[in-house]
Amino acid sequence: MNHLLNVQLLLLTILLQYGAVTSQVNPGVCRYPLGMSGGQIQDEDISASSQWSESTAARYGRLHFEEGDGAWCPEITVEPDNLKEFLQIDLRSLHFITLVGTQGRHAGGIGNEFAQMYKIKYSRDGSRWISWRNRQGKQVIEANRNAYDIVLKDLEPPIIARFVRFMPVTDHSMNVCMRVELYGCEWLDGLVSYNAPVGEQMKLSDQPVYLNDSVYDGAIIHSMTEGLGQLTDGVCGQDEFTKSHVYDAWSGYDYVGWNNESFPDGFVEIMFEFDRTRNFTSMKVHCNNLYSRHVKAFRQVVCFFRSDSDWEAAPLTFSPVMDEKNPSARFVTVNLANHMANAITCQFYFGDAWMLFSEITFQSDTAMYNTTLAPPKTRSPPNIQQEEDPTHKIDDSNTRILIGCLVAIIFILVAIIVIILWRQVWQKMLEKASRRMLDDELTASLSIQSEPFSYNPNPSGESSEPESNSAYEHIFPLGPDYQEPSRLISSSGTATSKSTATTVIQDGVPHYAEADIVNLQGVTGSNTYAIPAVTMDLLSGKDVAVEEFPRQLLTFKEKLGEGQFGEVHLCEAEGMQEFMNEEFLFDIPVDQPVLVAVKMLRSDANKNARNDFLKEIKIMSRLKDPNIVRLLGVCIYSNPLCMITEYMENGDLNQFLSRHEPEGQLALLSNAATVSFSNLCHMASQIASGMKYLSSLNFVHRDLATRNCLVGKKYTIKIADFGMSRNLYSGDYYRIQGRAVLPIRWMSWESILLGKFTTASDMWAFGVTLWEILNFCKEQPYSQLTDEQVIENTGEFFRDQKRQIYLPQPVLCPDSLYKIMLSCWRRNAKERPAFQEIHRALLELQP
Ligand code: DJQ
Repeated sequence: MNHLLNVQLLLLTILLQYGAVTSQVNPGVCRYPLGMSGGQIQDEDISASSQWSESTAARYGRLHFEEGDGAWCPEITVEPDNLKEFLQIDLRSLHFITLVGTQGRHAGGIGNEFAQMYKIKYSRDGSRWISWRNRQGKQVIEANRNAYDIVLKDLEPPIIARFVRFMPVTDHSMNVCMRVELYGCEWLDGLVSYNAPVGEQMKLSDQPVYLNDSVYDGAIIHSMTEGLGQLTDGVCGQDEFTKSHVYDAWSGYDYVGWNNESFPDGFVEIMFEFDRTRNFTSMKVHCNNLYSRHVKAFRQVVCFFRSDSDWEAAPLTFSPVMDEKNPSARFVTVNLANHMANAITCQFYFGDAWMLFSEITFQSDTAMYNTTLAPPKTRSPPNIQQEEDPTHKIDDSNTRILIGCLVAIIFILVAIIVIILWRQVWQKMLEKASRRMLDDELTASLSIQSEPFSYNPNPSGESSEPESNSAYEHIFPLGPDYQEPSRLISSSGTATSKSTATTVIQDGVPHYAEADIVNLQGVTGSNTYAIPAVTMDLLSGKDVAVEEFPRQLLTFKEKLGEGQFGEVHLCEAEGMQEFMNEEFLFDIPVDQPVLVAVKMLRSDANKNARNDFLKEIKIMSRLKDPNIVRLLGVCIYSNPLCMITEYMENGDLNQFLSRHEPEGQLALLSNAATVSFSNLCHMASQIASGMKYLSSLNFVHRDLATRNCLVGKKYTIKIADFGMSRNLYSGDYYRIQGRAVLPIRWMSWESILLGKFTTASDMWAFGVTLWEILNFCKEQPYSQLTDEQVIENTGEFFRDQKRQIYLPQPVLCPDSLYKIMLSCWRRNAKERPAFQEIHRALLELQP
């Protein structure tokens, strides 16, 4: 995109520059900052009449700059009638200046000095200073009203100068500070002054036409000397010389004109002086040609050249073809045949009663903006070139500007079209990607943690390797936390490596989250887990950090759940106390049987299911946190393989909250069981704490939800992971083509669209879990939206055009808590809070 714009800008500048070569200066375009704020103007070129202190010296008078004490400030208070103070800028060469900007001093709130008004003085040679005046003759420029805002003022007429002074003006005595910028472009004509007879007044029957040079900045006594004015202001006159584009101008404003009766010799002589000796290629004179009013371009011009201090003997003569057919004003180009000169005097011979000029420009070799862009040098005789036919007026600067503008507009339109198309393609790609994401056999583990070493989840070698989805690689650059949306990590062709035996795998659909467990190894990056997977002897038990429990001490009580490869039973265990550490031992009578949950692998399970069960044991045995399901013991020396955890009598948090009500009138009346807000917070903070632990291991859960939390006595919580196939919760998982199953309502946008699973996406799910808790699990997240609409909403989260729908604030939920939820759903994963912070915040929330 940027490239496109750059190319455009380049073309635009080339175009405008080319235009500028022929018309020299275009005041509409010549508005570049000249280097106060940009730093191109050196400190030593900024000076002042005085300074209040070293830290408010002239060099601090740069617009936008905050350095020093924040601006230039003169030494003494500026008095209304004493204009002594000035800030001076030396531009090092002549510049055409069209705009000025000023700003005061605020110095981050400490200062409050600014110039309400100022005057401008300028000089081309550093000795003769000219006061700028507007067309009405007014010198004072209204400026700043506060210390902060930049005030820009167009200089009309523009000035041609090397030195510029800003002179603050006040109506009462006050401290003044200024920061300034000049805008314009280099004055490549090199013209320092023209001396000409004063323009005259034409008396038309209906109105007087003033053909004087009203903005001439030199001396005007009998003739105009040592100044520049309307002939160099960049504004060409119209065909009808009585009219002007300039607002508020009087009749004849654009032109300087002479009547032949005042010139007995038959010509008007103008002397042009330049900054240095230049090699002149041409002179262009913009002439009016309204022959019906006796105005015509000059009939002949005779030019004399002065190099050093001597005038060349042989003048150059040129007679343009007189045009009595076309009344348009035009540039007449005089080929100056590479004469070297620092001054030129030209005698313009009348072609009719009146001769009216609006612009005179000079092209000299040193003046070319860019030699490669300069128009080819003409080989025609050293005189003639007149653009007579208006349709071929390539020299007309207005036409060039127009063409430039048109081309620019076309480029901009093309760019807009490209942007629109590009965005559409991008959106399509995204949609496709998300589709594919969902469609593909992206199931169980959408991702393999990118960690120092990788672990083959399929040590048996019978299963498919995790495979990256190349479409994603093309569309999305793989960031550091990108996790390959791998294909199903299945242990065999027949079925999956389901290890959570409680889950009923109805149609062999694997649950993506279980691969986490499989992949926990290496997630912490610590070597304790770095066991070469393929050679790992799963049966040796040496990697399992949990002891073998004598299975004969388990007594079956009832079934808690069922899965494809096994079941979870409630059992009584004798002598379990030895296997528990202190935290479990409160209020358990010694030598009394304890209730435990036992996950068992069915004896007919195949080898892969068996391996996966052992792997789950291995991983679970490393997770040691009060808020995570904890292995108390295992039975792996004989079949059926078992793992044992403590019994959580209140089942999963979703069902638990569903059968409770918030404390209050309604609950009192209906005699329903209640949970206080404080206990809700207590449970939420335990989930945060468990997640804090998991995130410290870089363990990404990927299916955090109330349905995956167990509730024990006194609102204690342990995070589990049942898998997705419990019938009760099948509606929480989105099923694509009967294959991949994703808890989309809990998933971050980047997990759904980019296959990125991180602690930050767990944080998103935590926000949704909080929302469930505050709603007492009475409503599914986004219950009004279909699964497809939820995925569309995910696209809105991605696009971030304020069209995404957030879960609403639950009735019970205080603003502070809702703020926490919203922070979990920030688009930028990096901006989401850490579990550590959330845990602390929730502890503080509890009354
Ligand atoms: C993680 C798991 C326990 C099997 C139902 C009612 C109950 C158990 C990511 C880490 C955090 N934590 O757990 N991964 C995987 N496991 C489980 C379960 C919950 N399950 C499913 C139940 C269930 C109890 C207990 N009291 N009441 O069926 N796991 C492992 C488990 C089950 C039994 C023994 C050992 C482990 O989600």
